[in-house]
Amino acid sequence: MAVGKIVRAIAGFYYVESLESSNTIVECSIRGKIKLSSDSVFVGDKVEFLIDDNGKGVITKILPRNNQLLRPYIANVDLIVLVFAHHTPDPIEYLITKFLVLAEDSNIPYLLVFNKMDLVEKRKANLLAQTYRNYGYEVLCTSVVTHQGKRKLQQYLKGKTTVFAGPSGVGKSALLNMVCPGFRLQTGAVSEKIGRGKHTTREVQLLKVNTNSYVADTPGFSQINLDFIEPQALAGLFPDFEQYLDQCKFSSCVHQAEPGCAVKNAVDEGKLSPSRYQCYLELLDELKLAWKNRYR
Ligand SMILES: Nc1nc2c(ncn2[C@@H]2O[C@H](COP(=O)(O)OP(=O)(O)OP(=O)(O)O)[C@@H](O)[C@H]2O)c(=O)[nH]1
Ligand SMILES: [Mg+2]
Ligand SMILES: [Zn+2]
Repeated sequence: MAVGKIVRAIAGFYYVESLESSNTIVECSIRGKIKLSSDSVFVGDKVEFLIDDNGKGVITKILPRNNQLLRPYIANVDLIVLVFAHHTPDPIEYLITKFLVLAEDSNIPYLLVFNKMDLVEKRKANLLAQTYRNYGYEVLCTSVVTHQGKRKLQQYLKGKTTVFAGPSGVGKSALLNMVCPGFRLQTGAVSEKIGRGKHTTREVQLLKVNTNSYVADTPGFSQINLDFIEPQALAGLFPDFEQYLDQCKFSSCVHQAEPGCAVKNAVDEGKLSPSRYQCYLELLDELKLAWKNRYR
């Protein structure tokens, strides 16, 4: 009996890296009983497996998960790296906010990376980074061209299973190639991606950076569905709002138009960013509509 981690899943086969003798990857099938009893088997799952009489790997048990991401399907994630670009594509606050809310809701630690720093003036780049630091996020600026941030990013990945997520064309694959040149992941110009159409793959796989460190590259996406989040819970997913939430006059306050709202007051007093608050209101409307339609 051995213990390993599923690093890849294709057509009913699971590729399990043995945790005892690393660098050994065993192609495994799975016992029907487990297949039926567990919802699904995810890349990232820790499993018990054995080599059967025919020399084939068989997964016999899925060990308990610490957590799971549903987009992409991946288990036991230690860090989410949210990648955006300083330029091409431009950073859009509303989209960034949605990714940040999604990550905050997952309860998994996350890092915000602004890549392609070489494409903008340093002053402008620092301003963008500082804006998000002021909101309470951890931010790293990188460039695949100048290798800025390479060491720091490598530090973040040490000993963890990290998922890279973000819109298409921001440089997720390029960043992974920078921190681990052996990967040679395919990258492509933003315009080519659109031209090629089907550039994304549904397959998720864990790539090994070194012992105990894995990364998952994911296909870029920008349609983020946050409809599962209750409108009432949204403000709690904005770290900068947190200190005001218990000071509103009404405990049911969603910080929209209620009198005595501490969040709104903080915006008026210049303590919270107006554009940030606008993003909140826009997202709140989206969620309210989704919940109204659901329970009509
Ligand atoms: N100037 C500059 N270009 C970069 C940088 N990082 C990536 N690029 C370019 O941006 C384009 C997109 O990079 P990818 O790594 O393919 O982007 P991706 O996020 O993996 O995109 P998807 O796989 O579609 O989700 C490529 O042409 C890269 O060469 C950077 O730091 N600076
Ligand atoms: Mg990519
Ligand atoms: Zn309020």
